[in-house]
Amino acid sequence: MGAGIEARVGPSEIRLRNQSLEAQAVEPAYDLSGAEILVRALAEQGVKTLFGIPGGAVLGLADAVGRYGRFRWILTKHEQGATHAADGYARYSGRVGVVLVTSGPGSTNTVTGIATAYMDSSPIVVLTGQVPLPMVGNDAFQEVDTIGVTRPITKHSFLLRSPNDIADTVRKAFYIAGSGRPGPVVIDMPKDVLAAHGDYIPSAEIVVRGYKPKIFGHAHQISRAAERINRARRPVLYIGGGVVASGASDLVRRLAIENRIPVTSTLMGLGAFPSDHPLWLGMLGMHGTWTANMAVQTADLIIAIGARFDDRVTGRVADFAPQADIIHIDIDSSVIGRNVQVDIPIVGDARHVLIDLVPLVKGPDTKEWLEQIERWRQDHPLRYDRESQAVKPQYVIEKLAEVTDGEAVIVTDVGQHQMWTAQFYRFKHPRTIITSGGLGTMGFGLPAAMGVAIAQEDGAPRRPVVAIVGDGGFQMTMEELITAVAYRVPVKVFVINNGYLGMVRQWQELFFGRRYVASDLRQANPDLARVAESMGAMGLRVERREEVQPAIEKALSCDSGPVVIDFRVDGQENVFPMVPAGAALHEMIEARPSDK
Ligand SMILES: Cc1ncc(C[n+]2csc(CCOP(=O)(O)OP(=O)(O)O)c2C)c(N)n1
Repeated sequence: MGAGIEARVGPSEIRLRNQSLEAQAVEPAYDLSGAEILVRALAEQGVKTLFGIPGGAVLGLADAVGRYGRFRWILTKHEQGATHAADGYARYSGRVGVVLVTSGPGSTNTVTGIATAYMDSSPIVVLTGQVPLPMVGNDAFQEVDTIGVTRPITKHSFLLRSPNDIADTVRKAFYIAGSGRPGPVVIDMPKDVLAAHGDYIPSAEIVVRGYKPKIFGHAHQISRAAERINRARRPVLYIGGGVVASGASDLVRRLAIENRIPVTSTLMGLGAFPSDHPLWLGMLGMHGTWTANMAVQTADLIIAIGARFDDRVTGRVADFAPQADIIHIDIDSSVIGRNVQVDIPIVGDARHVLIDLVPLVKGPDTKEWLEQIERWRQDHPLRYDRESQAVKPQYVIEKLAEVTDGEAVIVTDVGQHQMWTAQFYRFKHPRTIITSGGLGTMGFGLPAAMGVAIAQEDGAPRRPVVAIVGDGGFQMTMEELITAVAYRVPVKVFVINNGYLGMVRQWQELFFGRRYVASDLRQANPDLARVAESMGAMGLRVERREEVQPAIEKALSCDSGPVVIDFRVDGQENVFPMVPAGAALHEMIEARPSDK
């Protein structure tokens, strides 16, 4: 047995054990194993929690983590769950989430989670075990080319080659993950490198050659943008996840409110502007509001901030915002001009660009424009059958918004329930919707919600955490309920149980002659309340409208562990408005064609 940290430290270091991890990590330490160096480097970054599952290639590292004793290791049931949990942790707290898994299948199981984080610019560091360096490339047991597999879905990846490189690599990985446009970074850790010995030297500064995110916008472009805004008559602010990531929500609010510019957002931008404000148009795009979509199609100026003109947002690109000039502010120069033609590009961090831009904007005259918008809003509100005795999914979400007064963190899965949540929950604060926007990953909701709740235990602001999931997506990662029970994580899981892969059923109804191929879940749907109970969670079932509110209240008042509510909702309900694939935003369908 090699000596561990315990055996190597002198009396002064033992005293340091009672101080914070960061304080320990500023002391140099010599002749440690690679695993011990890695643990110190993580401590130096202020890491408190790791998500993952150990295995042969990382047993030495797991042991070093255990001996160090200061990290909380959340042992999930599947590596996908660990990765989504770290992602939820990162999105909510703004800190880097950390995943630790073994080689081979451990690392391939993280791939969906990494791709999800990549598409939504979420900062995570994924530590993957690897076979010993001399065996790499030999099809060794549990070997996979993790760097190769994950290269297209990471911001950067590292292969450790020597214990003396470890501390610096960890510093670079955290810096790259969390700076500029955030994203996932993989560190692949061959077993022999973790076992070999080297020194831990605390960091003086981090130098990453060739990597320099552009923070400040070009002054001339900013003044051109201000002039253009001042001349606008029908401007629309179109905001995305970049506003949330850069902490620019307060500046967006100022820009909008002081200058009376209406605001729409992507799914990822929800919460960056309060949805109870009169300038709020609702989300735009495929399931956006009538008002938001028509405003964009009629606008003479679009001010896009931290948003990338995703095809779910633009509809048919050739007809997107046909009358508008476009100002596009984004930290990632590669997204500017990629999908739509931009008149004034500004590369920079949204917050810093707005600090420079907002003082230059002098209230354009938008009186008539706002009157027009108000008429759309009156004539085309979001609708559903409010009198129905069936449990309507929209009703569940409206009630949740009412009971929580828009103050909960809502984590969604993917499908119809995700869109109803975007439409009917009243988001008030940035980082209060956590959802897989870019990749659209079913199975994201529950584990990500767990990560959000754990981030709160690590110091992020306390709010109730509600995962809203479909019965299809819930069944993809519901094993993580066991993890939530094990760590008494108080997540509330609202299953919008319609007995279908609902979003697929909706498309089949509207565009495939009601031929429901492989979308009906009803023949073998389990009793989800009993599933929850069998895992040790509280399980509730709601079948009638009048049970909705009491069940929500009961779930929210329980904070000792997870609660699942199985809402048996109307299985035929669809999400409207809807812009069909290939149509322009103004060609949206407002209600089920047969209902008209
Ligand atoms: C991992 C994964 N597989 C398949 C899909 C395609 N897909 C998108 S929505 C959807 C149906 C979701 O059904 P459910 O989870 O029950 O939610 P609902 O739409 O009924 O609210 C499917 C299969 C996906 N987005 N992710």
